[in-house]
Amino acid sequence: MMRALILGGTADANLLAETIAQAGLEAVYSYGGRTRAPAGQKLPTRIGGFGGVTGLSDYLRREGITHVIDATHPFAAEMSGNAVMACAETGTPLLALERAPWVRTAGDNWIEVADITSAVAALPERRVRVFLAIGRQHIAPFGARPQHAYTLRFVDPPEGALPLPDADVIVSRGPFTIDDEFETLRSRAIEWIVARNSGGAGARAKIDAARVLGLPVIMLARPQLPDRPRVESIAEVMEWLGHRACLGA
Ligand code: 3Y8
Ligand code: NAP
Repeated sequence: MMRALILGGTADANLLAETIAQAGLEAVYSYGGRTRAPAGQKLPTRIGGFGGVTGLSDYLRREGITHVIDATHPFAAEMSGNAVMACAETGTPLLALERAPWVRTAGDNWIEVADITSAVAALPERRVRVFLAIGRQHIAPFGARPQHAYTLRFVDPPEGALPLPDADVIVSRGPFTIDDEFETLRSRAIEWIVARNSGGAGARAKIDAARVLGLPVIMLARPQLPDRPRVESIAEVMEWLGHRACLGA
C-alpha cells in the first residue's frame, strides 16, 4: 500500500499536495514549522522537525512511508540532505520536485554572490535604500552595514528588536504580483534589492520589477544540494508514484 511523505513549505509542494489529494492517494504533508499559520492542506499534515536524519528514518519506518517527495525550497539544504541520508538508510524511494533557478536576462542588473557575507560586501559604502527580500533567518549579517536604510519582508511580524538601526518590516506571505512589487519598490524609493535565487513564480515579480526600474539585484546563488533524482513537474512526480492522473483535464 503506497503512502507518500511530501516535504513541503512551497507553492509547488502545495500544488502537488492538491493533485495527490484529488487522485485519492495516501500521503502526509510536512511543514518545518517556520511560520505561525501555514496555509491549510487537504492532506493530513505534520508540522516541525523530525529530529535530524535519525528522527526522519524513525518517522519513515513508524509511519510506513513508501515514497518521499522532497518539495522543499532550493535553500532548504539541511532538510534535503537529511532526506537523502534517511531514505538511503531505510531504502525508501526519494524524488525531488525542484524548480529551475532564474536565469539572468538582457536588462537584468544582477550581482551574483555565493553567500550572505558576499551579499553584504556587495552593497556600496554610501548610504542607500535596500530591500532585503530573503526572509528573517539571514538578516543579522547586514548589521555589518548599519549605514543603509533597510526594508525587510517577513511572513510573520518580527519578534523583538531587529539587528539593524534603520529598518522597517513589511509583513506579507506572498506570492507577490508585479504591481505589488512596483508599489513596494517605488513607495520606499528602493535603490538595491537582495534576493535568493529561489526560482518559481511566487518570488519572481520583484526581479522583473527591478529589471524594469533598472535596479541592481544582489542575487544569492543556491546552496549545493546532494545528488538525488529530481523532476521539475508535478506530472512527473505523479508518474513516479505510478499514477497517471488525468492532470489538468
Ligand atoms: C513555512 C508556508 C503558497 C506558498 C507561498 C513559493 C512562494 C510565497 C516567495 C520575498 C521572498 C522567502 C520566504 C518566500 C516565498 C511563497 C510561498 C514563498 C520568499 C511560506 C511557508 C513557509 C515559508 C517559510 C519562509 C521562510 C523564508 C521563505 C519568506 C506557509 C509562506 C524569503 C524565500 O519570516 C520567516 O521566518 C520566513 C521564513 C523560510 C526564507 C528564509 O529562509 O527565511 N519562506 N514561506 C514553511 C514551513 O514551515 O515548512 O506559511 O503557508 C511559503 C512561501 N514562501 O501558499 O502559495 O514559491 O514558495 N518565502 C526566498 O528566499 O525566496 C519571500 O519576500 O520577495
Ligand atoms: P532547512 O534549513 O533546510 O531545515 C532546517 C531543519 O528544519 C531541518 O533539518 C528539519 O529539522 C526542519 N525542516 C525543514 N523543512 C522541513 C519540513 N518541510 N518538514 C519537517 N521539518 C522540516 O530548511 P529552511 O530553509 O529553514 O526551510 C524550512 C521550511 O520552509 C521548508 O519547508 C522549506 O520548504 C520552507 N521554505 C520555503 C521557502 C519558499 O520560498 N517557499 C523558502 C525557504 C524555506 P530536523 O532536522 O529536526 O528534521
